[in-house]
Amino acid sequence: MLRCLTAGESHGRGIIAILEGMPAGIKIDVAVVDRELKRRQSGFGRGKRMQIENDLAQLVSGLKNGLTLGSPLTLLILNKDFSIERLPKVLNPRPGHADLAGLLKYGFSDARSVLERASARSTVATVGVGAVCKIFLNNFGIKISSRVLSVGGENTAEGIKEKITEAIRNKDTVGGIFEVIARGAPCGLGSYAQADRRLDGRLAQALMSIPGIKAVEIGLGSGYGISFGSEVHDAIYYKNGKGYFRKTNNAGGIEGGISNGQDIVLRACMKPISTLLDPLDSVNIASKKHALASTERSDICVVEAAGVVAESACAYILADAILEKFGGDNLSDIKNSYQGYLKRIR
Ligand code: EPS
Repeated sequence: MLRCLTAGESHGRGIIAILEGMPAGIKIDVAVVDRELKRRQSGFGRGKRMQIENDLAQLVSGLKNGLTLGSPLTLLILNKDFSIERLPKVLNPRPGHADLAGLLKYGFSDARSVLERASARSTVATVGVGAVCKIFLNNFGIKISSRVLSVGGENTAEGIKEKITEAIRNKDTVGGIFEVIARGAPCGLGSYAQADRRLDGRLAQALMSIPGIKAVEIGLGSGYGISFGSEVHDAIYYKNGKGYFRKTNNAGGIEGGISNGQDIVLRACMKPISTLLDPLDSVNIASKKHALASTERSDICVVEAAGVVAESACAYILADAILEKFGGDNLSDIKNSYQGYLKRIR
């Protein structure tokens, strides 16, 4: 079983992740991790911070000669903008951000103490860990990708670009919907036996926990709510040599909390970033008088980057589910167990 803990503030020294439970013998190329970190930084509508940072991972524990040791892997990504002690106070909480609830919960008098950890900069850790999990999953032929489906209701490349340009011009922000697909996952990951073992629940939790995500769907998702059963359930067929197969995949690759061998298809909706350069009404927390919400350097649209983060979150869950089902301390042992299982269900 995998365990992961992350730490770090947006403008602190850096972001750290400790990943425990990866077996020994996985070849980790740090350049592959860095490539994923770069993908997270890209997309039209990113803010100036992405021009400052060049996120690179240092693997400071858990590796010898490029191979995992089975001991905890530590990833360290240093922040170039290490300015936490110099930044101004944030006194007018931003609607939509963690500012106000965080201030009240922790008893702070400056929302900077909230936003430094609440910032989506923490997703650097998600992606670093996800990259390691993707490398592990590659050994089992599992590949995860994502794509933007729409931004601000627009779904063509041109329309999306125009929508983001409009948000930039209006000092506004814009959200959207993206899809994550995991191909090559075997039938049998997760279980219906207990709520916390259901693969759909675990994936939904992982995606919903990404900053800014407000809705998650699996397969046809809310489309099920407007259909008859006969129209949407994926009929089962069998052919010698091919085994069981389906002609549709409305279930998004998961039935009864278990992967069914089809592509795992997830969609998520990201709200518009809550830092607005033309701010909404708020209240100054010192005077309790009306004020416009604080403004910070921020992004305009991060739907594409959120897709990369969601791929990573999905990779972590699938790696965990593979280890749970075929687990062992050594990659070869796990691969052998995996091959034996495939033989049985073929
Ligand atoms: C982010 C870094 C942050 C923000 C963004 C995500 O950098 P800064 O605050 O220095 O500009 O760009 O965080 C948010 C939008 C947020 O609401 O917290 C990153 O590395 O992804």
